[in-house]
Amino acid sequence: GMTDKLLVLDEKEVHWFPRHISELDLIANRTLDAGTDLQSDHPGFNDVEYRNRRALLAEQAMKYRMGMELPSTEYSEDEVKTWGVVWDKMEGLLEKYACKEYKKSMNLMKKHCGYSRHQIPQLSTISSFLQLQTSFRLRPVAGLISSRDFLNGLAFRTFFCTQYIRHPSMPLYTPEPDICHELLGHVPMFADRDFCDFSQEIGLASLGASDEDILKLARCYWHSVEFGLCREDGVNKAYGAGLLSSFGELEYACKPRSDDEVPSIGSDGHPTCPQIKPWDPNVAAMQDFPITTYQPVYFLAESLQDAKVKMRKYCEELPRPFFALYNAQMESVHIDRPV
Ligand code: H4B
Repeated sequence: GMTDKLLVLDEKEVHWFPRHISELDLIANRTLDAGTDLQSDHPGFNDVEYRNRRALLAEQAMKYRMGMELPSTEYSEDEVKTWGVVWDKMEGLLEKYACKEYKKSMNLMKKHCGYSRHQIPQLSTISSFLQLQTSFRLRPVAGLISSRDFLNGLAFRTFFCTQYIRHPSMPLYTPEPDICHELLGHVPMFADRDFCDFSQEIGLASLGASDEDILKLARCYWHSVEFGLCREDGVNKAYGAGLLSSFGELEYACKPRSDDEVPSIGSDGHPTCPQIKPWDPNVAAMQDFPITTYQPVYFLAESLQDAKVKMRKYCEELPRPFFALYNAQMESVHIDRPV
């Protein structure tokens, strides 16, 4: 299809990319195999009812097109129960370890978006609120999509958001993004301007980028939007969604320790503490990471603004035969030369 084509510029090949926000329709449904088919080690693999529920929500997400009202979902009592378990486990930890921007936004979400332990808020409510606040929006997605497609969405201030919930047998574990991770981890951060600009910066750099640069940007995304730490009055706080939605890892990453403590292997076979490096996209871009265990390395920014400024500089230096600028009014990307 046309989205797999390469454009040629200065004898360099440039990967196709969306120019208008409506063209996200062309990439939103390209879920990876692992994104919709549960793997044999998934907690819900043998649960027919769970699999049917997942299939229904995937189908609903796939039907979405730009301009439609976001699909609402009636969650079952069991699903709300799982949400409540995660909520109760996270609430106290977030108070202690989440960055100030997150806590401020979380209060807004409680006030305006129906955030509470008793119900799972609807994407439409959240997306309308975010659009007023930061002009970021949510768009439903059936499951995992490629790094390129996912990052391209951020260029249009759009976050691809899952709606299904993790399996009830393991409420504190999910091998993939789910509604708890999206709504408790990501969404409050998207009510912060600096953070939105930071995310869009990575997105704009991903448009037409080489596969090699996509990999670098995906690593930067992972070490910031998913697992980033920032300094606050001399203390390490979390702004990454993977931490903000993870009972266990949030405390592991943020708990106070002496400056000279170095990681060693504890009696349980796991490192006693992570390694913390100053946020530098040049370093983060080369740092591999595991996806099913705690991170061995976290990157610490001075502030969200510091994270953004360094990311912008890094993106400006990536080799690309054009500049991509976002025109918010047109909801489209403008290129400084014909591609
Ligand atoms: N796809 C979906 N649906 N949700 C996500 O959070 C991500 C995704 N994360 N694809 C992406 C990949 C990141 O892990 C980076 C950009 O690779």
